[in-house]
Amino acid sequence: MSIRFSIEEFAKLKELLLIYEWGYRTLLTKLRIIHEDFENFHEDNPIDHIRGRIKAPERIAEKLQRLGHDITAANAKNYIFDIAGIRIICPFARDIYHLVELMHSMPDIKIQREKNYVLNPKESGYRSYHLIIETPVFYSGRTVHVVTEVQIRTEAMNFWATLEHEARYKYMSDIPDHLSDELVVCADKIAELDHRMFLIHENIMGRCNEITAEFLDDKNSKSNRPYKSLRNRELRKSYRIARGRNSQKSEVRNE
Ligand code: 0O2
Repeated sequence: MSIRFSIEEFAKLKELLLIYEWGYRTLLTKLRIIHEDFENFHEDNPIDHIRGRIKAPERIAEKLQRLGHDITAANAKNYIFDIAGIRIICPFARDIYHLVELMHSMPDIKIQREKNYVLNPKESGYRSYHLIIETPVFYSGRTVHVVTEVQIRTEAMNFWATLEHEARYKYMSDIPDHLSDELVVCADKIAELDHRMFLIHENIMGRCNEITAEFLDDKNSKSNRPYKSLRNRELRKSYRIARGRNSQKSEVRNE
């Protein structure tokens, strides 16, 4: 039987969800402006596409139960940070860090907390950058700060997360070992693929030559193990690249 809010709590939740809707639409608009800015006025666009959603009441109730809280609107507000959610899909992992930096420089929002599951993947293999963002919304003569979870990931990371989410749902979070092991292997391969595609892109753009050859000729490519340190080293490098596009050429070439 599905878990539900009582009639009284559901009425309170409906009001709450409307306010979340205003906050997340405000943030979505700001992010879409950034997307269109890059589309029109810059060489590379760190955003492929953006999606958003308000979590369905049944999913909120399920999550509250999973977290061990009573099914109330107040608990939803206090304990669930992804009631409003925005997902940004980037062409490359490097773009994730570029966007994070951009979001840190946006004057009218506040980043409450962030988690880098790209550099520190979850045990499941999950990779994504999470930001909990407060967006001010003015209504009825007052300002409230609406919380939205922004997940930033590549298309490949999204492909993986969607499939794993499906498995999680089907097996009620108890994914059989053989599947969860395979998912971890795939997550590692996806991270490597993301990186290699990035290098090819940089090569096409004339921004790096040697490094692409180095990795495409990598004799260890049949083993997963060496990728761990390689990936982290490269992601750290990508992060430094994101810190200053102007220094990008020299950083890539000099390392
Ligand atoms: P749905 O259906 O995706 O909306 P926290 O635990 O709060 O400190 P975290 O990890 O940011 O930190 O929060 P949480 O609540 O564990 O996860 C928030 C959302 O991130 C999840 O929402 C997923 O969308 C995504 N996510 C986190 N971990 C995983 C994972 O291992 N696999 C996949 N596929 N997605 C993950 P929900 O609640 O699952 O709902």
